[in-house]
Amino acid sequence: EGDPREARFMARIDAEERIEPNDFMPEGYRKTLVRQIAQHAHSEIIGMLPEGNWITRAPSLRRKAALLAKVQDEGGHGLYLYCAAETLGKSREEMMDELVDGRAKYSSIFNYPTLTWADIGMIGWLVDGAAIMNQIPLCRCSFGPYARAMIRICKEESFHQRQGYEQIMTLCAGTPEQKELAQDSLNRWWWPSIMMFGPSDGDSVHSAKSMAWKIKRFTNDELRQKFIDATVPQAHRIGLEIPDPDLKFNEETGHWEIGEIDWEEFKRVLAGGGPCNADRVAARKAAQENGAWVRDAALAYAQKRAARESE
Ligand code: FAQ
Repeated sequence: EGDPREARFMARIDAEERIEPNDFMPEGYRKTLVRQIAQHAHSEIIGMLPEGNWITRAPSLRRKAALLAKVQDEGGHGLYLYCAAETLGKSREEMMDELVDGRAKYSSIFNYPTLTWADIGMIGWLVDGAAIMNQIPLCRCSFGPYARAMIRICKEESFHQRQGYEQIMTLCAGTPEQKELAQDSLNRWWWPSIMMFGPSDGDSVHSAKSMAWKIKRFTNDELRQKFIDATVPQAHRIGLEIPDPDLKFNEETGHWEIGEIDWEEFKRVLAGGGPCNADRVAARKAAQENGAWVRDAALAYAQKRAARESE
């Protein structure tokens, strides 16, 4: 009963073998990977916007150089990830079209605005911090091209996280106004960062399959808890307060326990109703349209060259 190739595929997964693009894979596995990798790529590309907003206003040359490099890194991550998705048979043009016409999902976190300079440090510390917590296990994902792309991405994200925390540490060691800027930013970014890990396990439709296929190695709630346990002490060390009156340390389990997550807000942002959803997609659409002449010129040049070489 069943396709014998599926049994062989599952045996390879169970034996921790990597699946490569030309290997047999069940349609569901392919679809899940295209979905996750494309969403991940879109997140990197849309994720350039909130930080890009502050490049011209960075407070020093050193901060500006680090921010420029970080935003370029995110662009690079998006490109490796689109390549990984392309190996599964989905074209980049199709993925781009889905992003600019609002059909594709990308991480909820990038629909929040960067109102102050402190938000740039906060994104590095919290958003890149959450990203690496989720992405380190993806280096062991069963699909080869995705797993390999994640290795370099994680090294870069880890640098981003450190530069973000260092920025917030600096603000916290500054004037009372600077410290207040950091606290205000943490108040706005804490809960959205917690939501980056996705719905709680009971509501996560894809987790069971993705865990069986070893695409995901931990559930959403497991990774969220690891992030909370790592981050709360970092906040306390620099004198910041987590905006959660119910936060408490459980001596028995050794874990920090948080209050209720506002899942209504999460759903609203996923449905397009976050503070910046429309702006983000519009900015991407404008970039796509304004860059059309570059793609046309590159294509015309490549065609001319190919024609000359075949003469
Ligand atoms: N936002 O059944 P599950 C970065 C969707 S880091 C929006 O649990 P799954 C670096 C989910 O897609 C951010 N949608 O799904 C950076 C699904 O919808 P669908 C990107 C979300 O896939 C830092 C539905 O809810 N990282 O970019 C979110 O098993 C700084 C049901 O959820 C990744 O993409 C959300 N937060 O688990 C860049 C990592 N959560 O497709 C710039 C790879 C869930 O059925 C600056 N992805 N949904 O319509 C993953 O690990 C997984 O896809 C999860 C979700 C964990 C995000």
